[in-house]
Amino acid sequence: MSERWGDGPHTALRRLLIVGTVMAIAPVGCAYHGISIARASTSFDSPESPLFLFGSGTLTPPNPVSKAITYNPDLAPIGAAMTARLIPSTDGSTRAELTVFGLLPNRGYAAHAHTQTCGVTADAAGRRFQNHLDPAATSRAPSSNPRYANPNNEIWLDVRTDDAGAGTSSTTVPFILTDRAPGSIVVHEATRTLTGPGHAGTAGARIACLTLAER
Ligand SMILES: [Cu+2]
Repeated sequence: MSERWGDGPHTALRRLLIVGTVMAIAPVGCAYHGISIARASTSFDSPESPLFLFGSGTLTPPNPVSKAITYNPDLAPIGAAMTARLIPSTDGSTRAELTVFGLLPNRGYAAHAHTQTCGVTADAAGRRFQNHLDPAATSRAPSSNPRYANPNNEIWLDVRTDDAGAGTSSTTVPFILTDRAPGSIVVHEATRTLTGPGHAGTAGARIACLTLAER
């Protein structure tokens, strides 16, 4: 009986110390992987407020100033329209939406957020945006490991068009954008994004691109 009373406070103190130590270490672990630190330690005076990204435009042939470009007018016709929004939520998630008009009817299109803005070449958009960066990925060998190349760590917006070539898609990812954010939404040739080991996240040639900007 006296032992239980005697051990109680020590056990409680030990638990407090362990919890305190884990909490002190946790932000360092997050920082090592990227940008989630703002979510773990949200405060009103945080310098890293979540980003709201927006893009909209009609597809033009490649040129240095266009915000919406087609690299394959047969699959993504000139004049087709794309609009995208990435909206942060107070619960630490981000909702992404893509709307398209004027693409081919009754067809799937794989689409993802990529790191850079659109450019004259399809490669300009860089690799797919990842919350936690795949350490094995390089510019020549993009991430294809399902552990990183998946719709919870990347932003996938695969869309299916109706009879008129219009479509909409949305997704909610469990992170917010702060110090790193995507620069574009890239539409690919494949009708949907692959998910298997060794090719997860891939979707064939890039056929169109929409530049995103902070709003
Ligand atoms: Cu992509």
